Amino acid sequence: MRLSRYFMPTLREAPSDAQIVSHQLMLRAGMMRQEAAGIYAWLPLGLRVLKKIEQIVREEMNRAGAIEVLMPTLQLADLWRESGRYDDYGEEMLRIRDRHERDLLYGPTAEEVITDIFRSYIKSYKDLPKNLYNIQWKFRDERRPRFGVMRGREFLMKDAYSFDIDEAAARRSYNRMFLAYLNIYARLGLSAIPVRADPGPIGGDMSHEFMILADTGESEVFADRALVEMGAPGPDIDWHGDLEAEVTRRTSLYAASDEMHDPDAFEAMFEDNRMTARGIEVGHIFYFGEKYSKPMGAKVTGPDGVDRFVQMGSYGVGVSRLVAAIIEASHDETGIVWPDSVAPFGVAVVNLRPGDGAVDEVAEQAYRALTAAGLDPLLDDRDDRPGAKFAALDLVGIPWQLIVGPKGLAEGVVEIKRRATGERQSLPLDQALKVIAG
Ligand code: 5CA
Repeated sequence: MRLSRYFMPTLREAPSDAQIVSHQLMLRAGMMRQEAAGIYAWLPLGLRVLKKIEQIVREEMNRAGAIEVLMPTLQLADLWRESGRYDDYGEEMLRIRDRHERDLLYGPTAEEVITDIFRSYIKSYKDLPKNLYNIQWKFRDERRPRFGVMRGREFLMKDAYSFDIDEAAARRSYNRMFLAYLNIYARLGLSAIPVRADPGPIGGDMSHEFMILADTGESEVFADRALVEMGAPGPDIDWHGDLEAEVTRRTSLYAASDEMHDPDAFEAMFEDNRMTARGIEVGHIFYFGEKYSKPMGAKVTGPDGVDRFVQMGSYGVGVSRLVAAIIEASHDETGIVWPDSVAPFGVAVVNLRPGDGAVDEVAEQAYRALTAAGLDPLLDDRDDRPGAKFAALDLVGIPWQLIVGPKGLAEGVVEIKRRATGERQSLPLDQALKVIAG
């Protein structure tokens, strides 16, 4: 992408109502724009990051055996009347009436829709287990939308739903998601800890929230430090084998959100291990058995020929919230520091003197080589002061800068700069390209 033809409206100052650093930086970097309270338009740079996060979530869900579908944003109120949640959900639900006077709603979650799909097609234990997910916009008419996309009203969620014949099988499905989530966050450059959680309006009796530790988090977290150091299981575990030990290794350590906190158990821990911190909830998983399958009549025939209600769980990842959470976890005084895995562009080629034939030629050559290597380069070919260019590229957080200027070229070198460390090296172009390509 050539910056001279791109749309990256960076701002020198953040609007004064942006209270937390991720909100300020997303506005200054021109990633998104508020259209109404809690409702955002995604501008090109923000959209690139959002899509990269979405793709990582998708790959890890697929690896764990889940299957992607796409459900509508608008749902029939009648389905929610069947489950009994239509009246319970309250003012957070955006209710809509169509021209035929039918009651619709903008889905805040999709347990009812997926249960309706499941019951229409799946009738036998032989078709289980199944885990169906989608990555779709949700709407919750939050009382206090705030902190930009961190707590929006319209937000992008990955929601998965598991269906099993009995509780033991449902637990295996839960375990797969539990571990897949840790891998997702690790690929996003985040260290997430799973904490015991209150299931809230989704319901059920087993639930974990995944928390990114950050001072601006809305939740209080109490945990054993060892959990933070334990890290993710990695992609190579046996996804269809027994994952219980791998999960128990983590759930046996103390970790709870404030609603589930047990001060006595926490105080009984070795003092050095006790950690109290603020957390951003970037995922939430639930096991709720027959809560939806029973009122909605989603039954399967077991091996004994007897019908039973299918055992369900649901698993959410806050995809749009993650954009902000990653920035909270990774920024400095000059701007965002994207992990390579989600950076909007892998590298920026900075042409320090557009219009100078030799500089233009080397910058173009670098841009072509980086494109061919699949590194998604941005070519800064704008006619602007070098200082202004560097400030903008530092602000938007591109992981590498490859700087081409007349002075360096006279000595046969270009300069490369790593955004995260500020480290600089002067090298001939071919070597510089090798360093960036890793
Ligand atoms: N049906 C279940 C799981 S699929 C569910 O809705 N769970 S949830 O309510 O916990 O939401 C899942 C995730 O969506 C949360 O962990 C959070 O990361 C994200 N999320 C929830 N509300 C918002 C919001 N208002 N703005 C941005 N992200 C949100």
